[in-house]
Amino acid sequence: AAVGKIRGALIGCGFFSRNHLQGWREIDGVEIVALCDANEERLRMAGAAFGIERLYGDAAALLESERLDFVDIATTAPSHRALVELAARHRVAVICQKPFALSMNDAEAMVAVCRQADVPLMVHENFRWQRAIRAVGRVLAEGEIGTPFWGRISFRSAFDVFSGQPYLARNPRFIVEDLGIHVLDIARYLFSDVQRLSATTARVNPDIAGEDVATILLQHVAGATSIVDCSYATRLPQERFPQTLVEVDGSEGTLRLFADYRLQVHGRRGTREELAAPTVYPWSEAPWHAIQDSVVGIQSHWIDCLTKRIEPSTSGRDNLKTLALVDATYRSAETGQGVVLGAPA
Ligand code: NAD
Ligand code: 89V
Repeated sequence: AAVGKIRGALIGCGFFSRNHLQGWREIDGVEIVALCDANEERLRMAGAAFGIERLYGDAAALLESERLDFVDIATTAPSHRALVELAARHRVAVICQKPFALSMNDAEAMVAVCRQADVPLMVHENFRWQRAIRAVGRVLAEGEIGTPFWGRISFRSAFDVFSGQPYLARNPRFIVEDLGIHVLDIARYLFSDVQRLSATTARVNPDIAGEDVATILLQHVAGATSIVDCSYATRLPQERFPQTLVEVDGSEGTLRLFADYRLQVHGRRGTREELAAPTVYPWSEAPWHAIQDSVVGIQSHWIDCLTKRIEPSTSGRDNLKTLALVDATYRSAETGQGVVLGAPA
C-alpha cells in the first residue's frame, strides 16, 4: 500500500459492496488494503475485481493481522453489533452500513462501546448525501423560502429490489427498516429532530414477509410538520427508483424537488429552477446513479472527518435518533397510537 494513505478494510463483499469499493477509488488519500467476507467465492471475486490481495474469511483474523485506520462494514444488520464491538476492541475507527442495528438496545450498546474506546463511528446513512437532497438543504439553510412549516418526502416505486437483495423479501420488517430509515433521516436532516410521530403501514405484495408501504406524520422540534411516505407497491407509468421527491412550504415561499432532479424554488427573489442531478461515474449503473454518487459523498465526508478529527454528520450518536423514528413508526403502526419521542441522549 502507498505510504501516507489512510488504510481501510472492507467487511462484507455482497451486493452493495462494489459501490463502496468503487467509491473509495474516487477519493484521494485512502486505500482499501484488505477485504473480508465469510463467503469465500464473493471474497475472491471482489479481490480479483478490485486488485486487492489480502483476503480474510474471518473479521477477527483481519483485525489481528492488518494495520488499519478504519473498517468499512457492509454486511447486513444481524452481524453489525459483533463487528462494531470487534473493531472497538482493536481501537479501529468504524463505518457501519444502515440499518445500524435491529433494536435500540443493540444500537445504544454499539455507540457506547465506540465512545468508551474513543473510536470514531459513522453510520453509512447516505441518502442525506444525495446531491439533490444537499441542494434542498442549502436552499432551506439560506432562508430562501423562509421558515419551513410543512414538508413531504416521498419515495414511491415498484422497482424489484428483491432480486438484488433477496433478504428484503424474507425479513419480517421491510420498507421502514430498509428504506424508510433513509427517508426519515432526510426528514431529520431537513426539518430538525422529531418530537412526535404517528404512522400506518401495509403489505400489498403477498410474496414478501414484511410491510411494503408506510405513511408517517412527523412533528419536528423546530416547528414544521412533515409527511414521510414510502412504497414499493406503487406502479407508476414511469418508474423512478430510487428518486426521493421533496415538497416544502415555507413562510416566504415554496420548494419542490420534482422527478429527474428538477429543483424548483419559489422565494423572495422569484421563481427559479435548477438541475440537482447526481454525478455519473464510469462505473455508475442506471438506475442507481444518485445512490452511487451519495456513496462517494459520504465516504469523502468520512475521510474529511477522520483527518480533522470531527464527528461525522451521521455518527452513531446521530443515527440513534433516526433509529428511534424507525422504532416509533413500527410501534405507532402496531398500536394505532401516536408516539412521543424521548429527549435525545
Ligand atoms: P449481501 O447479503 O449481498 O452482502 C453481505 C455480505 O456480508 C455477504 O457476502 C455475507 O457473506 C457477508 N457477511 C455477513 N456477515 C459477515 C461476517 N460476520 N463476517 C464477514 N462477512 C459477513 O447484502 P447487501 O445487499 O450488500 O447489503 C449489505 C448492507 O448494505 C445491508 O445492511 C443493506 O441494508 C445495506 N445497503 C445499503 C444501501 C445504501 O444505499 N446505503 C444500499 C443497499 C444495501
Ligand atoms: O438504499 C438502500 O438501502 C437499499 C434500497 C434502495 C434497495 O432500499 O436497500
